[in-house]
Amino acid sequence: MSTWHKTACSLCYVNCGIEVLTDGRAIIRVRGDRDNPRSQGYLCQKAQRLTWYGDHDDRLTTPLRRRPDGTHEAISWDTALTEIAAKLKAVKREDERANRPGSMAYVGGGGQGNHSGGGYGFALRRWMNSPRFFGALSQEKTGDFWVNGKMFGGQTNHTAEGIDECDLLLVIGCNPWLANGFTRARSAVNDIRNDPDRKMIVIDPRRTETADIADVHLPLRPGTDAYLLGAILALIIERGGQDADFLDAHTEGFAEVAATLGKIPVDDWIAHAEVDREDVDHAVDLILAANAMSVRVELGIQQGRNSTLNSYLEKLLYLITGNFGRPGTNALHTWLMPLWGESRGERSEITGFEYIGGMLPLNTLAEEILADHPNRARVLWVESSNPANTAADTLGMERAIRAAELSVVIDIAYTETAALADYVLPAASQHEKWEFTFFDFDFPTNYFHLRPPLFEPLPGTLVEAEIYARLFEELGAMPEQSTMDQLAGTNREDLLKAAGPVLRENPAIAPILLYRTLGRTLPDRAAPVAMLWPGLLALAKRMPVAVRRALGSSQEGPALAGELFDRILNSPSGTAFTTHEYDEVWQLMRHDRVHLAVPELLSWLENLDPATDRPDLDYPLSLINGQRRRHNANQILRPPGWRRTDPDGALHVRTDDLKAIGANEGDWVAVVSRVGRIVVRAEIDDSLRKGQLALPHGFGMAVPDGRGGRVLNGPRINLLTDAHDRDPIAGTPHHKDMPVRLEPATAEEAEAAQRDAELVHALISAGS
Ligand SMILES: Nc1nc2c(c(=O)[nH]1)N[C@H]1C(S)=C(S)[C@@H](COP(=O)(O)OP(=O)(O)OC[C@H]3O[C@@H](n4cnc5c(=O)[nH]c(N)nc54)[C@H](O)[C@@H]3O)O[C@H]1N2
Ligand SMILES: Nc1nc2c(c(=O)[nH]1)N[C@H]1C(S)=C(S)[C@@H](COP(=O)(O)OP(=O)(O)OC[C@H]3O[C@@H](n4cnc5c(=O)[nH]c(N)nc54)[C@H](O)[C@@H]3O)O[C@H]1N2
Ligand code: SF4
Ligand SMILES: [Mo]
Repeated sequence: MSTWHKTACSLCYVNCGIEVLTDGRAIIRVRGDRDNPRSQGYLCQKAQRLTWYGDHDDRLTTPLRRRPDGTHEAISWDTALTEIAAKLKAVKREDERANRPGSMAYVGGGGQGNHSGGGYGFALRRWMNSPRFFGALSQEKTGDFWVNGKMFGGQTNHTAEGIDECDLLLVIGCNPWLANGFTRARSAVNDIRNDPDRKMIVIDPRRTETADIADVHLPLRPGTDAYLLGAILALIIERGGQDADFLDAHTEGFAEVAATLGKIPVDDWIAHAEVDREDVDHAVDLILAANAMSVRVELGIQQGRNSTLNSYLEKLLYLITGNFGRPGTNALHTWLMPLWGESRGERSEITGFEYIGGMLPLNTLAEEILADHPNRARVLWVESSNPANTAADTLGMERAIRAAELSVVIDIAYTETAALADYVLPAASQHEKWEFTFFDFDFPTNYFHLRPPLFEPLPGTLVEAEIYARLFEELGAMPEQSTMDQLAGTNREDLLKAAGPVLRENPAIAPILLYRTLGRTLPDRAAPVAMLWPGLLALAKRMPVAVRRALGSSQEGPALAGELFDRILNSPSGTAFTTHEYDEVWQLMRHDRVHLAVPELLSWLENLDPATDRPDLDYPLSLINGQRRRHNANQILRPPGWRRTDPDGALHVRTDDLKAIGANEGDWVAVVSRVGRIVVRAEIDDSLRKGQLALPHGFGMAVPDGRGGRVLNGPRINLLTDAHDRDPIAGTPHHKDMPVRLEPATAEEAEAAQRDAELVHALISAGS
C-alpha cells in the first residue's frame, strides 16, 4: 500500500522538508512539506528523483574484504569487525609505543543529508588518539572558518544571511538558481526580482541564471575577486559609506583597514578584473543606498584564487557598512551542536598546514599517508564520502588509499573509494534510519529536523551507530555488561552523572555508551539519536532564554534539555530550537568586538599585484571544474538513469573557444591541465565568459554496465586537479579557476569515449 511520509531531501545541504509517497522500497512521489517551518513547502528541480539515492542495484548488502588481487569478497559482519578491531588495536599499540600522535586519518562523517554517523566516527578517531580529520568542508569552507575565528573570535562563529528580508542581495561566486544553498532559493530570488524596491547584484564571470535576473551583473575575469572586492571596498570608504555608529559600537581596527584600502589603485584593479567602472559605481550606489544588505557567497570565491582573502573581503563589505545583526542582513547563528570544532593554530607535522575547525585540508590527505615521516597516517577511515572522486588529484588519492596499512569505507554504495579499500562496511541508507544534519544556519530563529526512517534497513546493512557499537565492543573499549545495564536503568537527567567515572576513564566512548543505554529507552529504533543528549544539555545551559523562547517553555537546566529532546523526537517536520532578539546576536560572538583588522590578510591584500597575476600561456583557459547544474548532486545519485538532462556530463564551452580548436558542438574534445587530460563531449554555452569552460560536479562514477562490468559515467573531473594548487592558509583547492587548454580528442580517444557514452545512454533509457 502507498503512504505519504514526512522527511527531508538529502540532495543538498538545504535539506528541504518533504513528503514522500512510498511503494515498497521506492519513493514514487515527492512534494514539499508545508509544515516544515524552514522550507515551507519549497522544492527544487532535483527532489522528485530522490529515490535514486537509496533504491538501486549498486547498494552494498554485505561487508567486503579485499583479496590480494584487488577484488573484493563477501564476509560476515563478525569477521569484518573482528579483523578490523585487531588491526586498529595493533596500530594504537604501536602509536603508543612510539609516542606519536594517533595514526588514523578520518575522512567524511556525513554528506549533504546525514550527520548521525559522524558522531560515532568521531568517537573512534578519539579512541585512536588521532587529531587527523578531513572532509568536504576542508576543501571548501575552512578559509571562511579561519577568518571567522580571527574576526568574531570563534571558528564556529559561522554566519547566516537574511535573504527574505533584505532589500539588496549581493551574490558573489554562487548560483542559487541551480545550486540553491539557502532556503527557498528560487522563490527568494524571484521575490526580489518581482519587487521594484529590492535589488540584486551578482559577481560571477558567467552570466548565470541568477545573474540574468540581477540589477547589476559584474562578469569579472575568473580569479580576480580579491581585486574587485578590494576596489569596491575602497570606493565605499572613499564615498564615506562606512557606518560610523556601527563601527564605534561593535568593532575595532577600522582605521587600519581603511588605511590599507586607501592605498588600492582602484582603476587598475577594476581594469584587472575586466569589468566596467560604470557598473562597479552602480553596484556601489546600490550598496550605499541599501537599508539591509545580505551578502551570499559560495564556491566561486571559496574555491577561487585568493580564497581566504576573498572570505575576509566579503565580510568587510557587510561589516563596514553596518549590515550585520539586523533583519535582512548577515548575522551569526546558533548550533544545536557545532558541525566543526575550534582549532588554536595546531599544525600538521607532515605538511605544516594549520588545523582549522578541527580539520586538515582534504588536499593534503594523500601527503599525510604517503609521506616518508614517522608520524604519517597509517589507517584511512572513510565514512560517507568518496574522496577517490571528490578530492583533488584522483591518481594521488588512489595511490594513498592503496598505500594505507588499513583502509575502511562505510558507505551505502560501492563507490570508487570503496573499490580500493581493504574493508567495505554497508550502511543503512538515510531513509532506513533516524537521520538529521547540523546544517542549521538560521537566525534569529534556528531549526532542527530529525527524520524518522521510511523503510527497514536493507538486509545485510547496519545503521552506523550499531556498526561502531559492535566495533567498540570488539575493541574491548566498553564497560562490563552489568555496568551498561545499570546505566540503562538510570533516568535521562542523571545518566551522564552516573556514567561519569566510566567516561572520565575513557571519554571517547560517550556516544556509544549513550546509544547502548539511553538509546534502549527510545522508541521505534531511534537509539542512534541518543548521542544528541549531551549537546542538548550544553545548549540548554548556554542559552536557556533562547531555547525557552523557541519552545514556549518555562523549564531550565536538564528539564529544558529534556523538553527539547522530546520536542525534536516528536516533530517530523522539524522544530525551532533557539529564538533570539536581533541585538542578542552579539552574545553569540566570542570576541567582545569584531576585529576588523586581520594583519595576515591585510598584508596579503597589500601584496596583490596585477602584474604578477598573469595566465599561464600553456594553459590559457579557466575551467570551472565542478559546476552545479540542473541535474547533479555531488556523488549522491550514482545511477545514470536519474538524470533528465546532460547524459554525458558535457563540457560547457563558448562557440568561439570551441571553434578556436576547430571542433563543433557534440564533438569529443580533450581538456588538458598541468596534471591530467580527460575526454569529454562539448556543448555550447555562450553565457560563459570568453576563455572560460565548465565541467560538471557529480559525475565520474564507475557504475554497473548491465553486463557484469562497470562503465565510467561522465567526466572524472579531479583527474585534472593539482592538489598543490591551493590556498596558502586553508589548503583549499582552486576548483573554480583551473588553468587548462582545450584540444581536439584523438580518434582513439573519441572512439573509447563514444563506446562508454553509448553504454551509459542505454542505462539511462533502461531507467537504471
Ligand atoms: N544542482 C546542484 N546543487 C548543489 C550541489 C550539486 O551538486 N548540484 N552541491 C551542493 C554543494 S556541496 C555546494 S558546496 C553548493 C555549491 O554551490 P555554488 O557555489 O553556487 O555552485 P558552483 O557551480 O560550484 O559555483 C558557483 C559559481 O561560481 C562561479 N565562478 C567561477 N569562477 C569564479 C570566480 O573566479 N569568481 C566568482 N565570483 N565566481 C566564479 C561559477 O560561474 C558559478 O556560477 O551547491 C550545493 N547545491
Ligand atoms: N573538482 C571538484 N571537486 C569537488 C567539488 C567541486 O566543485 N569540484 N566540490 C566539493 C564539494 S563542495 C563537496 S561538498 C564534495 C562532496 O564530496 P564528498 O565529500 O565525497 O561527498 P558526496 O559526494 O556527498 O558523497 C557522499 C557519499 O556518502 C554516501 N552516503 C550517502 N548516504 C549515506 C549514509 O547514510 N551513510 C553512509 N555511511 N554513507 C552515505 C554516498 O553514497 C556517497 O558515496 O565534493 C568536493 N569536490
Ligand atoms: S534545494 Fe536541496 S534539499 Fe531542497 S529540494 Fe533541492 S536538492 Fe533537495
Ligand atoms: Mo559542498
